[in-house]
Amino acid sequence: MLIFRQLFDPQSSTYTYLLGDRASRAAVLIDPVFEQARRDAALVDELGLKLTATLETHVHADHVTGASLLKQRTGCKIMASKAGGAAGADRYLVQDDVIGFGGRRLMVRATPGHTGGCVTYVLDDSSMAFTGDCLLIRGSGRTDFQDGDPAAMYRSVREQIFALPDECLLYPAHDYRGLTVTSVAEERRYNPRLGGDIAVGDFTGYMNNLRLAHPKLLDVAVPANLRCGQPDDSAAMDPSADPNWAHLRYSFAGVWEIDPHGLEEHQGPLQILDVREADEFTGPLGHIDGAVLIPLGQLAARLEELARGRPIVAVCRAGSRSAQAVSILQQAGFSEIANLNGGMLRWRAEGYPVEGGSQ
Ligand SMILES: N[C@@H](CCC(=O)N[C@@H](CS)C(=O)NCC(=O)O)C(=O)O
Ligand SMILES: [Fe+2]
Repeated sequence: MLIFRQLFDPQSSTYTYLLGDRASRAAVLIDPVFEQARRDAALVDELGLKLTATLETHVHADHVTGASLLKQRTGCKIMASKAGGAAGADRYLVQDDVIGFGGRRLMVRATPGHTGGCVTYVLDDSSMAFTGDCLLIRGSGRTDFQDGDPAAMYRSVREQIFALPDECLLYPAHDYRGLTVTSVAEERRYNPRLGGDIAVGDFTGYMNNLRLAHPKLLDVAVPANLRCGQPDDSAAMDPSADPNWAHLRYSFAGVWEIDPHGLEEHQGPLQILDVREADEFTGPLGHIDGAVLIPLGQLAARLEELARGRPIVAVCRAGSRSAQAVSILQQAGFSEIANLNGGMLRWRAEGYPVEGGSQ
């Protein structure tokens, strides 16, 4: 059984794919994005997966890969095509290479055209393929830089991708209209650049007249991706870029969280902000010693009651209203804030002390 997630980076319209083996929990990420590395690591964690590798479909021109950051966070291997020429990968891939993750495998097909080193990853049962920027949904990647070559792309699509079974689902590295998936049969029939009876000369003529502006990040992205996304200034690699005032975890929902244990252990100045209603604060669940009560609905108007220099942990009954409080505080410019995971319910269930409340 496969665990599968399609993730999106809105800045660059890039899709990242998480594939995991349900039995062994081994997982790979195809085309992670630098700015989303924390999000992707959180999802891997929440799904109980172990990231074994990041896979690049090509040296991207429009965003920086998250490969190096994910390797740093998780210890995974970086894999990229040999023909792509990027330094710093742990494994270089060529045609017909097999990448195992637990009981599942991805097969490598060389599909040059968008860049000289583009590859497509095909799942073991040919039910899905990840085409990078070779075949896009009813489109194709551009062919005007990085050894781009329309005739090579035509061959890649016709001989490698269209040779897959009709029902094979195709997942591209980008879509600029919000489309998410297609299939071999559909693209063979309806792709306006490469489908039907279109010949190589038709495609070359089409591509050589696209006249697209260069990607905005081209000059930053290509050199960084030729190092597999390793930032060139060491400050950016510093793990202290993550908040370090307590042992926090970033959730896939996008909130920094602290566990009851982490809060109990915390030494040093701290404000506990309880955002429940007054009757809940004094009700059966009780409250944490020293907590300040500001009900969520009043928080935006009462921010001056909170000290700016001390970290804040937001608390509510189950952890949802307090997550909203974290977001309100973030927008108001507070920086050291975390949500108490599970709220008072988890705090009490784990046996931590409360003021008031019933036994
Ligand atoms: N406006 C985008 C352009 C992105 C772009 O050129 N994307 C490449 C893939 S790396 C492509 O092939 N685009 C096809 C298209 O825009 O039709 C940017 O500045 O990043
Ligand atoms: Fe690309």
